[in-house]
Amino acid sequence: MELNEIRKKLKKELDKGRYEHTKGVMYTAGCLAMAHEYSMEKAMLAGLLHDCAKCIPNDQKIEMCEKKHILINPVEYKSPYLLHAKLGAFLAETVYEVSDPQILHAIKVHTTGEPDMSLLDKIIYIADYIEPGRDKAENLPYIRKIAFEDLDVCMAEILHDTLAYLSSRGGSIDATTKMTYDFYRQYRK
Ligand code: DGI
Ligand code: FE
Ligand code: FE
Ligand code: FE
Repeated sequence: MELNEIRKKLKKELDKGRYEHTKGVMYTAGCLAMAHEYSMEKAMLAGLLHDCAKCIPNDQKIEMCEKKHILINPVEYKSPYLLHAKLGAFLAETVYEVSDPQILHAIKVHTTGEPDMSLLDKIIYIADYIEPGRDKAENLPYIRKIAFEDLDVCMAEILHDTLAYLSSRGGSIDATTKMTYDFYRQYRK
């Protein structure tokens, strides 16, 4: 699919706020790619598509995953919004015709992360958290600054704050999120 066609389709599939967020992540991922010497085009395409499955109703997310044999773990059954990452990677490949495995992988792990992520995985995970439309998280000024200096330190900060937020809310934590933090906590300053 051509880039303009992807944008047009996403504008239809996403609600207004999510489409604005998507553009924010796309441009922020492009900037992080510049700072860390990665392909700007690939980072922007991954950013554009990262939440492509976000606005599918939760029961439909589960149904689609079951039908496509995408494994769903107990935490994902409890919090089906988590599935938008795996399902997003699937749709990026099958509907939006992206074949680049680095891009598909970055979409797949953008919510929980995973231990020892690739450069593009980290760019998308971080861009998602720091894009200009985000304003709720504490500590954002420091996290935004460090994002352009050290991606591993930045991952450690975001994961620390996300886990603190999730446990304060009593949300169930996915095993991968925990493993990701255990991997990156060594970089925390
Ligand atoms: O889709 P976005 O909102 O742009 O961002 P995202 O895909 O990174 O999702 C962020 C939300 O996911 C945030 O509220 C924290 C939550 N999250 C991350 N890891 C886990 C989690 N929620 C649960 N229940 N369990 C997790 O392990
Ligand atoms: Fe997301
Ligand atoms: Fe995220
Ligand atoms: Fe997002």
